[in-house]
Amino acid sequence: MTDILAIIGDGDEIPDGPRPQGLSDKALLRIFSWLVLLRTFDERAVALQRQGRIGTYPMFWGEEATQAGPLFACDESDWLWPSYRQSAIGILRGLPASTPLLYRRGIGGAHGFWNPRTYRVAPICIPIGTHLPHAVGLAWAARMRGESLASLVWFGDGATSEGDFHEAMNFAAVFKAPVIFFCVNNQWAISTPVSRQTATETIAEKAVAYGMPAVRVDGFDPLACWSATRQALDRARTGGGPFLIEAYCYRLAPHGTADDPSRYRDEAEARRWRALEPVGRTAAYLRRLGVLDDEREEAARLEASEIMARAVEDMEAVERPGPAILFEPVYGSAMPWTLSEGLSSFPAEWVAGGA
Ligand SMILES: Cc1ncc(C[n+]2csc(CCOP(=O)(O)OP(=O)(O)O)c2C)c(N)n1
Ligand SMILES: [Mg+2]
Repeated sequence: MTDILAIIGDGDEIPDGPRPQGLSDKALLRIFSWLVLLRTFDERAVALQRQGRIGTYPMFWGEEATQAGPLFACDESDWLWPSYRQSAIGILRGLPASTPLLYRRGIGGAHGFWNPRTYRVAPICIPIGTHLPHAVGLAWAARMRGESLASLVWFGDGATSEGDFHEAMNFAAVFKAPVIFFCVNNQWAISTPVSRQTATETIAEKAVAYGMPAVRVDGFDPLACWSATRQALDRARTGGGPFLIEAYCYRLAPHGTADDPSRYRDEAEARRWRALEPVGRTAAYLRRLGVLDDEREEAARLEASEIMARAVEDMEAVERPGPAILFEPVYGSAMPWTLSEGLSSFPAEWVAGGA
């Protein structure tokens, strides 16, 4: 299980594999435009955090292929279960890009930050691995109701040390729940290397113990991620049960905007992995295929820039709530006097919002 499925070569020593069946030129360009949009979102979000316009942000730089690839294999009816590392995934399903930015400003609405039913995108999960049993439960319920949908759930290498991972894998396999367990093995859980996370050589091999198939793919290759997910979904939809995909890659960036990886790892190693990052690598591959040219690449970049410029404007047009938002949704009109009194001692402009 140590083999790694890859389709896109490095344009040098690693040759390209055969072009995957079932992906037209248009489809390939769409996947590329998704990669570019995700990259643009990520870069803008880091800049916004640095400028103090949004809060702490866990960037996904280099992990775009693990998001665009599997999502492209899904149907609209499938449910997506992001961790904090896939916080912008909804924008590929029609969620306004301002919404995940507003999440980083702590501003939501009646349904949280978005209504999960509208986009079939579950809320972003911050506690490690707790969304895995939820993804299984929803998929199992759908199976019992005869609905043809699957859950695609993302999590990291670190999450495989959580009980939730093992419980979800076991339950899904026993009850043949249509779930794609998509593990982004970026080899780091903040400062913990994957070698301190597990004694197995791969994450994929853990599936054997649960009676579930698994595959290891190049996590910097959107087409390998797509192909594995496609195969897993076909199986899940015909009652075959769950599948584990290990997307092997490397966390090219810090864990988040509050992290300094030079304190715990050799950054020269990260620089070596950068040569395989997915956006430039996919662009080069599509040019080798004759599918992408300067004009099309420029168009994808321009479209992404425009989407993000609008998103930033829309985000900043929403008035920031004051501190009362911490209490009002909980207590409604029955706010304890201690809190009302405490709030009234805040400067007026804080309470009214804006600060
Ligand atoms: C239950 C729980 N324990 C600890 C944390 C603190 N924490 C936040 S991110 C993280 C690392 C997770 O690493 P991994 O699963 O590999 O995902 P990655 O950050 O690499 O995407 C930890 C331990 C948490 N959010 N939830
Ligand atoms: Mg990790």
